[in-house]
Amino acid sequence: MAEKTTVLNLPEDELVHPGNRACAGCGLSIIYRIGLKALGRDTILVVPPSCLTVLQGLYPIAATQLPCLNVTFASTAAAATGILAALRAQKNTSTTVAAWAGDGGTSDIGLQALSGACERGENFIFICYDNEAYMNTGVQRSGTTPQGVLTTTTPISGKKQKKKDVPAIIAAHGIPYVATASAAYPIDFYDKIKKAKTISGPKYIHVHTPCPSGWGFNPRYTIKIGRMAVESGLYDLYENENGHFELSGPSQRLLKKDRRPVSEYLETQARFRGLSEARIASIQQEVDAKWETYRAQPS
Ligand SMILES: Cc1ncc(C[n+]2csc(CCOP(=O)(O)OP(=O)(O)O)c2C)c(N)n1
Ligand code: SF4
Ligand SMILES: [Mg+2]
Repeated sequence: MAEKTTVLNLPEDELVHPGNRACAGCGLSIIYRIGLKALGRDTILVVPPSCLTVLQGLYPIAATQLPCLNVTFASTAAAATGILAALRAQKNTSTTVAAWAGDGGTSDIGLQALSGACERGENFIFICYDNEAYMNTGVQRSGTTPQGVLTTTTPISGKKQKKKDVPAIIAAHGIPYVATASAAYPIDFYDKIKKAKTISGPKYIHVHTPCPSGWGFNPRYTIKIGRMAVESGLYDLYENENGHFELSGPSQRLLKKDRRPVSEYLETQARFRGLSEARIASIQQEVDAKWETYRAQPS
């Protein structure tokens, strides 16, 4: 049986230098450090404009030790496809190609290139870190911003539309591996990347990534707030492997124990302060209904 991953047996090799330009408490800097440990040195990264390009910085003071192609917003998956073609021409079958894009660069701009790459069956890993808005340019709403959230483009009554379910859209392409993860559960994220590396074809991992600056909370609570999103059943951790859906540990456990009220999560962040009591009650009802369908599924 494979050894269980813990913080004690993660690779010691650090592929992200300390002292990068992310804000204090940034969820992205946690998953980027852990995620690169899982990907390993034999990896080429593809990154569109986002907080990650800022975190990384520019040569010669880049925070990342791996080769990285910074590409235009819409072209992440297309650029990854080009790198794969170049590696094939070199008869290189070992190097991992991994795209890291924000929710704006995945769910809105960039979705067509990602859809095309999934449909073609490109052998890459696409990681979407979802901080639920266009953070790098000043907190504009994106396709994955939840309904009711205050952003600089939805400043009065919050976003009107619901959060776009990007993992479900990508799963509908019939690719071999789709998973969700959270920056608050970095070991689970690490294990999912390790698994994705063993699978041929497109792999998609969507990571809920708390952002103190854009969500309006004290940077010391990044992990706590990420966990509350999962423990309230609002954001679920799962794997979909060749169409087989399975809740992952922290979410699986919620089938047998009480979930936190969603209000506990919502009241931790300034971005939700426009929500009325009635709206919070209806979010709770939606979450309860979703979990009834999980419970009704054969295990
Ligand atoms: C075609 C194009 N439109 C807009 C921009 C400006 N821009 C740069 S980063 C960014 C926000 C990216 O948001 P997201 O993908 O969610 O990543 P985050 O900043 O939240 O990490 C925008 C709008 C751009 N670089 N290119
Ligand atoms: S704005 Fe948010 S995602 Fe961007 S660097 Fe700061 S904390 Fe991280
Ligand atoms: Mg974003």
